[in-house]
Amino acid sequence: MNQQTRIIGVPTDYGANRRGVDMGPSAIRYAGLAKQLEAAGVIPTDAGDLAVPHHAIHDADAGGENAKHINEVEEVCTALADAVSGALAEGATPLAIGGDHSIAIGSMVGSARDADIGVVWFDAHGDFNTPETSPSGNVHGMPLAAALGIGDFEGVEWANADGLKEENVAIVGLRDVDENETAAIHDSDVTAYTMSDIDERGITEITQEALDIATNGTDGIHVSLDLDWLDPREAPGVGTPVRGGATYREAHAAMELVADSGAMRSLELVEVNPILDEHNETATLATELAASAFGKSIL
Ligand code: HAR
Ligand code: MN
Ligand code: MN
Ligand code: MN
Repeated sequence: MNQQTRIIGVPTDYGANRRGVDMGPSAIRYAGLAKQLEAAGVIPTDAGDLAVPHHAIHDADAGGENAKHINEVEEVCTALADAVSGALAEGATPLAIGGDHSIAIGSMVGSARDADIGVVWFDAHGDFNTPETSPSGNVHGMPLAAALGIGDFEGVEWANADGLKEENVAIVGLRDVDENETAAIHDSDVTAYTMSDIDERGITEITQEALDIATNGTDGIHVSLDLDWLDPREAPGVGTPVRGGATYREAHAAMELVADSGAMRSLELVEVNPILDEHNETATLATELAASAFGKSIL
């Protein structure tokens, strides 16, 4: 029987500093996500988009300097957590398409509801801020700290992923980390690999190590793919591009190793911003990388 995957659209930009990433789900579907998944040999169903509260007047109602739009983020993530755990309960692999990276809180909470999970986090950024440490107040810079219950997020029920431990989290591709985040990552049991680590040891070795960390003693892994992990030449359509990212081939190689692990229980594609994109190429790349993560092979 072929693996079922359930596409869950999460058209939100409440966690980001730039508008437009809420159009990501449309762009990713339009780029041919379902076809790519079929080519990978999985059977996609599309659950449509989750309801996201309307922006009345942007930032007039931001609800707190330290964690902007936190109430909206909570509402969206709570719905996503239910959708993710619901898909898993029915035997389908959830594929959340964002939306900004704040949605990862919902993905991880849902994926870890009835299981012990690990996480591999492909990103230029650490996403390890808390409301207290964040320089921007944007929640898309906080999802890992939130799910792990760090700082202000300790005991925040909607945000904590119960079945996730720090020692099963690996971040891959860092190149833009705030000072406070560096300290928090060092203080934690999370493993983080920078782009320099990839330069020195190669994408295969680093990704394999990250997968070993995430699968060690867990029931499966959540894979979080922030498109700004890639170099902006490959993925220009993101809100916070940083030079010196993963190449096209490195990204595919990493996703192919994810597929080979056989451990992926949930996936998300985030931070695609169609307004900043060129001919939908970042959205298209997202669909291709999803296919590789689900095991698409050439021969
Ligand atoms: N570290 C910065 C902040 O907290 C930037 C966060 C960047 N945005 C993302 N996340 N796309 O990966 O504001
Ligand atoms: Mn607003
Ligand atoms: Mn991110
Ligand atoms: Mn990022």
